[in-house]
Amino acid sequence: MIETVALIPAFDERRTIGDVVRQVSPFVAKVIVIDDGSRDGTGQLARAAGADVVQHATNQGKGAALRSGLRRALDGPYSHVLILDGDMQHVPAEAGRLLQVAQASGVDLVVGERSFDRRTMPASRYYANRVGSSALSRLIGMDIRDTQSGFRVFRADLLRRMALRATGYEVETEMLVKAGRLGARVVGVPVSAVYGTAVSKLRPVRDTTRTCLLAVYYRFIERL
Ligand SMILES: Nc1nc2c(ncn2[C@@H]2O[C@H](COP(=O)(O)OP(=O)(O)O)[C@@H](O)[C@H]2O)c(=O)[nH]1
Ligand SMILES: [Mg+2]
Repeated sequence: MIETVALIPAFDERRTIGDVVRQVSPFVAKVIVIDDGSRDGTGQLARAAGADVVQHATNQGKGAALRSGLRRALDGPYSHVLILDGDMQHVPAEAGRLLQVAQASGVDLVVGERSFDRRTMPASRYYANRVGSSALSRLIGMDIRDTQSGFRVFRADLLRRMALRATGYEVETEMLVKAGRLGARVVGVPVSAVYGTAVSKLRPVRDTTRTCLLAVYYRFIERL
């Protein structure tokens, strides 16, 4: 049996955080929400829904939040770490499938892959995701169709071997590049993409450029 802790980075997600925590709880042994300096009561709502909360006094970014959460999570007796967003863009109950695959296959990393549909997505997001995922897959030598997905299951031992530095959204990329360098075995599992009413805090040009540059840095320049 695998024993899983869920990590949810959240910045001002008052509308959704309670439901995300409650809906993912049946699948994991513990839920940790990293409240990254929210001003809207996200931390209290997460606690009320049953999560442990790691509190940042100020907003430090998704990468910084995940690293804080990992320090807490990797102290515990867990074999796997599930990561998902706090804005309900992932369907929490689909964690069950990701975890089943992690258990049955024994791989180091399961990536929840959204299927990209040109008809229902804004053009910029569609091309950024398609082109970005195929370029990054080639760079790291793993075939991943959705490299920017934040819905993933890692073996805790893989994360323990990874020195992460990202502060912002480039953390998703950094984790894949470093997993590739560590020789991780990865599989993708289809998941739903919910575009509902969530408002992204990602700034497309700035954050995408930063991620591309840092991907090259993590792959070729930085030594583990
Ligand atoms: N901790 C933390 N989480 C963040 C920050 N920015 C975004 N997030 C969380 O990361 C997840 C994805 O962010 P979002 O802005 O929706 O990005 P997108 O869905 O990739 O466009 C959500 O759960 C956010 O609350 C941040 O500065 N700090
Ligand atoms: Mg989002």
